Amino acid sequence: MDEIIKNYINGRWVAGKGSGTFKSINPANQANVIGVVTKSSGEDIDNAVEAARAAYEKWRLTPAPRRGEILYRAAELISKEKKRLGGLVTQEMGKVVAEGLGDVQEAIDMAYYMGGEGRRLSGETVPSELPDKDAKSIRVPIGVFALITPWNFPVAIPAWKICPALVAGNTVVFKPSSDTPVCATRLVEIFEDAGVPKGVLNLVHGTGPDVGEYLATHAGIDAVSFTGSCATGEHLEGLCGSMHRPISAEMGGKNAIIVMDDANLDLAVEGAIWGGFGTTGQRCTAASRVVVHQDIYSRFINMFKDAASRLRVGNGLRKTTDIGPVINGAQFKKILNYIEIGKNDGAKLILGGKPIAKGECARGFFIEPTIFGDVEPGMRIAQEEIFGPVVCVMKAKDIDDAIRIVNGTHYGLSSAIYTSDVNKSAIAERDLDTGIVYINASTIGAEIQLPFGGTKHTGMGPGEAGGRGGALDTYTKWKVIYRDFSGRLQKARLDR
Ligand code: UN1
Repeated sequence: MDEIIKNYINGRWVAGKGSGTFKSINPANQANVIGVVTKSSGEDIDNAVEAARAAYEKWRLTPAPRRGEILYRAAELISKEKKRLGGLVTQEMGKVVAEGLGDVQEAIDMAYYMGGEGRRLSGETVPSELPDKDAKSIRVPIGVFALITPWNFPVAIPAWKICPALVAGNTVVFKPSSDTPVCATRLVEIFEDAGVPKGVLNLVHGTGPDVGEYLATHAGIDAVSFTGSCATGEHLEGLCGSMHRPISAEMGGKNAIIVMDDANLDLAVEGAIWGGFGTTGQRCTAASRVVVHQDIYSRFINMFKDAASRLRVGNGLRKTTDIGPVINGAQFKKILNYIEIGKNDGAKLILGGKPIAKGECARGFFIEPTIFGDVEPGMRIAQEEIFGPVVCVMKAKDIDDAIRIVNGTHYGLSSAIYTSDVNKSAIAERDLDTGIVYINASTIGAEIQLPFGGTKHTGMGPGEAGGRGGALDTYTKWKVIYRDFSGRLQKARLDR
């Protein structure tokens, strides 16, 4: 067995003091162990936080353009390793290789984009109401960040957080998902090679309950950025709220595509396939609902079923595979359980619904692409995030009815409408209560230069990605400076 995957604390790769190790398993083949990983104890986390605190004083004073240059170097190193890292994403997480490469590309894009922020990070300079006085706002780092990331984008989402946190002058303790620790470790090695000083970026391995919560509530942490399940995120929000600790939480979605009667149906079907079954439905932006105008409902269902039945499920490393496995045994059971719930609640199973255990799928967590029709908006499968290859199709009377259905969940991440009517697209843009709205495109594929986040229970805080109004607002706080060079006491408002 290869070397144990270690923690990275204060510039050194060290074994954790937790008892034993855990394995990272290939979800396409459980016999394939991707890595054996150290477990962290409280003491390891204490050490990581202490290292990040110590490094903060120097890092925050390092000129931001210099911090940005390190991100550029990281972007170049990730680019050089794109193929290998993309393959590792597929092996450790299961998504097909083109998507593994896309995951890595998103990290490259983010590193370049945030590298550029090193020369911006701009605030405002405004006139003062008094003579011989100036006034401005500047962005300052928040301090030591706990970053907790999921397994579905094992390279991109860590990069979404690490890059803006570092360019803004924060230091970091990073706890990746225990399902994808090897990708995370490789990413941290690259940041090390790019020249991130010791203590600025620390990595601790372990599970959420063992390590994540201890880290997020640690006395030495100033702020938390979490992406993952709603249950965990809301639990952390509660804990952080009671500690007066800022948390940015990016959680679930129950995203929907509206297909109007005037839509280009071929395009809409393609979008529903890509949004619903891409990444095996394991994106927080996945299109797990499709709301179809009643006049074209039957046609849509037939076309959608036909297209989905042609999807090839298998090992994502094979070029011909469209859909890989789901991440682990727990998710596998959860998804199959939702399929049972859908059937019991009276939804019509149009396609799939079963695990696949034949041939190369025998040792992995594979589920057939599954479509439910005649789904009622209130059914559990139409309300709760399934995070698997299951799509619910619903009927709507008109645009208003469709928007009401889409908005009728307690999530609000991403939504889409297919229509050729510009007026309907404008109504959708205005009234869909989601953080991201796509017109004539699927619910997935957000670009990193704009904010990523949602309404309602999807998230809290300014969110990820983007600059102003997005990640920079998560990873900095504002400081306002008034400078009086009049040489006398001037009293704002009183001094005229
Ligand atoms: C996620 O859905 O978990 O918008 C992240 C997208 C990707 C990121 C998705 N850029 O589909």
